[in-house]
Amino acid sequence: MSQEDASLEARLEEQETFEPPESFVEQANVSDPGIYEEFEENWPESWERAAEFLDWDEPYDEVLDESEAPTYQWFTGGELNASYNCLDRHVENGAKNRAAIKWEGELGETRTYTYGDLLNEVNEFAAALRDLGVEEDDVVTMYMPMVPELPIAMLACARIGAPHSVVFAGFSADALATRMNDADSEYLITCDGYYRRGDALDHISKTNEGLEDVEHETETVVVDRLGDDLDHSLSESQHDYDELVEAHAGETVEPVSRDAEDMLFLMYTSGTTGKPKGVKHTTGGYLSYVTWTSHSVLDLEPEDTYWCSADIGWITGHSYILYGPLALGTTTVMYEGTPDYPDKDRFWEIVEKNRVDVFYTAPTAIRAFMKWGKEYPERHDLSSLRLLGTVGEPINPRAWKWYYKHIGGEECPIVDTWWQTETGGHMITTLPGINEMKPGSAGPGLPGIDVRIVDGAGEEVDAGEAGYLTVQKPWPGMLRTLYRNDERFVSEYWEEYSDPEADEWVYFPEDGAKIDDDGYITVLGRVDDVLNVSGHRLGTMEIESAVVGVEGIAEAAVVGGDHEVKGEAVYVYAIPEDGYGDQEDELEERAIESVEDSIGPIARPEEVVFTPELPKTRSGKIMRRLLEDIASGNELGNTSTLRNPDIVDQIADQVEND
Ligand code: 6R9
Repeated sequence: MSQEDASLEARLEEQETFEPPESFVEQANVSDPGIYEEFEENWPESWERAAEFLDWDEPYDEVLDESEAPTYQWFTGGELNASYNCLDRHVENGAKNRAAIKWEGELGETRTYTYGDLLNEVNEFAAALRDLGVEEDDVVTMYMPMVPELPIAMLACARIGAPHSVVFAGFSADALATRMNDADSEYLITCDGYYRRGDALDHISKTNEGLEDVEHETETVVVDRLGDDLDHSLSESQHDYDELVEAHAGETVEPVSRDAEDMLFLMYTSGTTGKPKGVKHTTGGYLSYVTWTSHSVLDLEPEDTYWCSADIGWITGHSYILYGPLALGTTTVMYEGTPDYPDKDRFWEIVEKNRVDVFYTAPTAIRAFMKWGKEYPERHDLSSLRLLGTVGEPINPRAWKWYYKHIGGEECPIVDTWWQTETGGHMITTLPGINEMKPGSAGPGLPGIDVRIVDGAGEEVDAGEAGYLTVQKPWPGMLRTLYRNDERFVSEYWEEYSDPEADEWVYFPEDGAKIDDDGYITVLGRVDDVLNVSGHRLGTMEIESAVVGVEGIAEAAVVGGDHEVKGEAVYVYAIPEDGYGDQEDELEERAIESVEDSIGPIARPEEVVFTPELPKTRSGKIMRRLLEDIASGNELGNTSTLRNPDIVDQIADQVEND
């Protein structure tokens, strides 16, 4: 490193706040700080601003109906169609030839769909779905990797008013079956396979395995991604995607007018119990919210080329690869593969080639880039970038500064966006044309979003003190319920801090946080038994039940330990059953296999530690905090309140020796 470089690096290391560059502010979609006050004074009518981004078939009567709180209803009486808003209206407004999706295959092939092309294909597939028997309100499941047919299928469902439920392709066959059964979903769109680091992966066998456990008949559509690279046959209830589309070539389907409160999609996410939660999002509120935040936070314009490197199988992909950007008429980039194939500069090659204006990724990816070194981004011209974003987990200041310098060239603001599957869209972040940035702190709540940090009794804590994050007013993008489980919806999110008798409702996202004197919030992480591995939410209970399902394992505790790249990694502490003590290697292998089978490779344990006992309190609760400290290599606190304090040292010794 040259001397000049070293002193620049040192300056950056110390700098605590960063102003958005003037060149950015001048062109920003939102740059008037008065917007915060405007929302506050004019609440909830201020939310009309979000609804105005959409074309409504029928205008709404009321912005917010609180009569069924905490099941709030937004833009009631309004009618609209999401696929019309993402496609037809742009084509009608002269954007037929603008690129809607630019797809980059892992092996280097590319496909561009203009808004006109995308509308045609969505129409044809919507006609095919109708022909298969899909009716309004039928839940259609998608179990697909990052191929263009995934967003096409989602928009086709939206067009005919059939809610989609996308299951991440990396999830296991079991996970697919559980979700299809929970939603009584009789239609599945899947893929024969996909490429990972050049290898053809079989996905259809995993699909078929899952279908065996689905409790009802299913019509399945299979996209042929691998061609001759994978031989497979289709059963009678399985249809080839291309044949279906060809059979409906040139057909159009009138977009169905949906009530604002009609379900647009379901998305399953991990919770504290073993059973995943089906988060329900609606057509009017969700679409308004993601479009508004794509405009104000991601600063997207129709002329932009924008890339979010998430997978569409997660909420980030739903809101900010598909719905928000397309509702604004932007060009959205979709990449099929991994960041290090064929080499560790793949992302920067994609940015350079497509002249990407706005780039959105996860801290876990940034930590990997940092580890690989700045020479990879330096190989490419990244000057097209205007704004950077992160999502999914807290970003440490070092990674933030690396991203700022080596990707943004110190000229792009960074938005660190805190939000959840349940919130639908961004909640806490700076507005890039207004606020200064503080690395490590997401920023204030967005205009109209009333976030407060409270203690266990619900009282606001002082600046600098750790507490619980709460949201004290509803917002249009919020989940409406957990599918077919209104009770759990209330108990999961609204019980902790609300006062039902006074009809006062407080949303609890189950994250810890602190706030500074300027109202900037630093999110500290989950306070429930949910892990955040590489930005993905995994329930410890789901993993534990997979581990104790293994013959020879009596009891297990799953915790998260610090990990340089993943942020958090899965650690399993397990007690072998009597007589299995000498088979630890086989047990470990089987435990790992069982976790991969019941959830997927993303939940693969970093390590399985066998121990004769787990550390427990006198009342018999497993002391997870201690196990977390052992896994992270932290100093261990006081263990004297344990029923079995000696076991802690034993386990710690064992982990060190492994
Ligand atoms: C969008 C998404 C939600 C959980 C959330 C929190 C963590 C997300 C964050 C963040 C700190 C950020 N999280 N963004 N923590 N800073 N900018 O990730 O949704 O998969 O439902 O996860 O992720 O713990 O509660 P989801």
